[in-house]
Amino acid sequence: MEAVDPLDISILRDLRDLRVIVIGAGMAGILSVIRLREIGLSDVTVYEKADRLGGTWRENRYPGVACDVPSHLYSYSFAPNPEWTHRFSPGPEIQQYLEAVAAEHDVERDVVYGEEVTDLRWDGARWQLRTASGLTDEADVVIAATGVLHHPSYPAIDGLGDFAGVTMHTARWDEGLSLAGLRVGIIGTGSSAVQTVPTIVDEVASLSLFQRTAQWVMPADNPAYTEDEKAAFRNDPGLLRSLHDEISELFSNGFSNAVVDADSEGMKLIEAACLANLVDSVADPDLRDRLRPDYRAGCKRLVISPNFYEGIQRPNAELVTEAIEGIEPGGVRTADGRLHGLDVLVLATGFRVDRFLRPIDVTGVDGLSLDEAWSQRPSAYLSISTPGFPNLFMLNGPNGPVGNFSLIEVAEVQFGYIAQLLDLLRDGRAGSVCVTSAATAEFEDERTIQAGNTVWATGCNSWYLDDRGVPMAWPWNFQEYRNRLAAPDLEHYLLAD
Ligand code: N01
Repeated sequence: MEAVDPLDISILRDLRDLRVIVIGAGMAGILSVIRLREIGLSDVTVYEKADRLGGTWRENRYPGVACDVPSHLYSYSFAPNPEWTHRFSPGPEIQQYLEAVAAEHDVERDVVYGEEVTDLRWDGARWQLRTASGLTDEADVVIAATGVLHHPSYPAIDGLGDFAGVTMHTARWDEGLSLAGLRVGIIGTGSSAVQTVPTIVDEVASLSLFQRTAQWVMPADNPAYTEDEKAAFRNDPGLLRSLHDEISELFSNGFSNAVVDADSEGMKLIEAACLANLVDSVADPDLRDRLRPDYRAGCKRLVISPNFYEGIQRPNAELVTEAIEGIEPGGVRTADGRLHGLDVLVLATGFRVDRFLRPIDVTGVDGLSLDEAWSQRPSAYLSISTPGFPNLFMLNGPNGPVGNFSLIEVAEVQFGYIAQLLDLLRDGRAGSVCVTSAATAEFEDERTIQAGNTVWATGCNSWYLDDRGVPMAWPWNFQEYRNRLAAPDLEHYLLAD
């Protein structure tokens, strides 16, 4: 590719009307369509493999599913919602919110459902796309809004396929199945399990929670908003805005400063709150011991729950800490030889977090495949772009802020940055824009060193860690993310005709 001087205004041409393909109609895909139209780009097509928008909130339908980021923060900045019912509103309400925002902006007129993108190929000027059904399309720019926690992770446990009852992953919940009176086992103790346990425990005959690793649980009240509060939000958009900003500030300057500095005062406060929650909430000393993690709070993604401890102490609930030996037609066999008889086995075993836009077969410059580019591990400059893949931008790509943050807020920051790169393409300063290998390598080195200071690197196993044990999440605070994404440094990009 021939390099061009971004400051040479003699090369300015008329504004190009770019064609943009967005992959995925979840939270970030909806955002993309709305923002692209705002900046004057209306030749947009979203390919969505499912038959409905909503992404993670369409897929995660397990009992108790909710967002543990306060709802007024987990909202688009341009679509504040006075009607949120709770501080942490349930998943179906979030799905309704996304559908309402999409309807208000007529997003669906640009969405093609039931088309799974399988191939993306850069032909030197544009992206050529193919779907599973054989449909083809092309675009100047591709925005991958494919989500982070998307591909369920199934545990490698002997006999998993032999279970005679119903087996389901939390992200593949069978809503038609009544659990009333059934013996239910749940494998895993992450956020999904912790939300499911208290929600189903009173309905089921027995609940066995198979814990491999104990979790710290941060207490959090989840009060409902009163009708008066909602009316006040409705009547005074300024009030809603300041509530959003207040919570955002708390997360950006409170929580994010704490987790990226393992020795911070904020981290000590979080640890003290989790310990007090365990001690105050769990009466039986043996159960308390078994629920007490042997690593620091916040090392794994913090689990937030108002009622998990209450749920696991119900008389029909059992915390099983013996290792799982295997699964048999009748239930789960643990290492002590005991068979835990079950009718339903729930896999709350999380997600494959190294996929991003894969399994799409992506081929960039000179035939480079994304699998080759990421053969060691996924990485991206500022979580947005990867060398060798011009005009391809990711929302919530590798190494971004994925912790207990509003991914909506993160995606909005990312989109603001991408929009500035799109300007280069529109006003003719470049035909394609691609981050350089040097900028990406330098960023990766800096990020890897900084990751060592975070609480995620203090000695536990978690989905934050890459194959080297290095936390893959953004290791600075959120304000730093905002600062770095305020404007692209064009020296880090190759602009070609
Ligand atoms: O999954 P996880 P999740 N044998 O990966 C266990 C988001 N989320 O679905 O800790 C036995 O956290 C594993 O054990 P261990 C949020 O970002 C958000 O709960 O590895 N156990 C662990 O306990 C969250 O972090 C909300 O020893 C096995 C569990 O399975 C992310 O999704 C709600 C095992 C997996 O925990 C993932 O959460 C829900 C095996 N072979 C989820 N394999 C919000 O509220 C795995 N485990 C926003």
